[in-house]
Amino acid sequence: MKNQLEKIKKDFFNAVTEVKDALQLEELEQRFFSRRSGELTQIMKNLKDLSGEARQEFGKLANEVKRELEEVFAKKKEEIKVSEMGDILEREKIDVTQPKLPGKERGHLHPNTLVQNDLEDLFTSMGFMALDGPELESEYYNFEALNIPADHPARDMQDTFYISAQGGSASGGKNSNSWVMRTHTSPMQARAMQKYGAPLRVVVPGRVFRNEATDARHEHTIQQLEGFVIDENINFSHLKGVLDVVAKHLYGDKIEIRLRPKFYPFVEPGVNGEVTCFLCAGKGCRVCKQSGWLEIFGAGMIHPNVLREGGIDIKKYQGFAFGFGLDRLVMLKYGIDEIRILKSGDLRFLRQF
Ligand code: FA5
Repeated sequence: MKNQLEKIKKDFFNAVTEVKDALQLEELEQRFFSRRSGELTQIMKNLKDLSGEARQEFGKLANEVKRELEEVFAKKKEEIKVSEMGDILEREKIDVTQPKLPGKERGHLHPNTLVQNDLEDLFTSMGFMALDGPELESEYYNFEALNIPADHPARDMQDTFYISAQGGSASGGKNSNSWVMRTHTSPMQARAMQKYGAPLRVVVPGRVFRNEATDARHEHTIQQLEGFVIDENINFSHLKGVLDVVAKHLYGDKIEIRLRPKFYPFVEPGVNGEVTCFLCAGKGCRVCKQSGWLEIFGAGMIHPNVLREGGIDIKKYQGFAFGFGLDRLVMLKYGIDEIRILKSGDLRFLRQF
């Protein structure tokens, strides 16, 4: 038994010097210390077959050998751990001084998204909630709920892409069975009123679609940012105040806004809002059609018919609404003189932001 112990010790020391990684360490552990078949474990088990004195003598020796091997094993385990950690660190090392790899250009936000995010932050800081609405909208919400009945000439103000559906659909609202690519974000007025009631402060950013002969300031697919407030004692000066905050936030304190009466069936009174043309500083150019002003929004006091359609008590509540052309805001902010470049996907343009 003494010889056996000597041999195990010798084999163990030979084997341990060969161990280079965690897998080999595990194999070593299995070979010598495994509970069922470990070489050292077997010796320990055999002790019980020895007579009293011999058991004492070899028991002591076996325990000393066991302790010694376990100590060496623990040291080796620590060594392997440290060296593998070093390997990991080496593999995962990041050279922060390395120049950018060619062809690995990262994307970034589109200027429209930058301005939209900025305005959402501004409005939520003033207690507005930001809502999304459907781009494929029912005629009911896009027109009828906004005081534009079927066959009314006001529909011509915003021609779009009509989609014919089979049969009616309740979700389109009020027995609607025809759908349009929404022409503006205003359909969310009635939707929000019906869902949340009054009082209400909402902004709705989103894409809208028009059948448009495009030019430097007109696109067929644009983004708008709708906003409306419904509460008690709301009047036109509240609307002017909010518009002023937005304009100054985007363009600084010197910006001038011009409001002029404009007919929108869903507001009364209605206005369009213009700012000094950024390109010609008001002198007149192709972007502002020689007028010196650029139209950036429509606005007004919400028409009682729209409030009624939204289920609002018009004796108690009034409201104002506005709709910014987000693309125009972006053009003004960054001095872009051609709206069609915004959605062109031209990287020479996009890389500038
Ligand atoms: C509307 O769309 C109304 N829904 C706005 C509104 C909301 C009025 C609430 C009253 C109350 P309008 O068609 O004027 O209005 O469009 C609003 C803004 O969107 C315009 O001032 C303009 O900045 C932008 N816009 C409209 N059509 C285009 C287009 N084809 N290309 C670029 N910008 C456009």
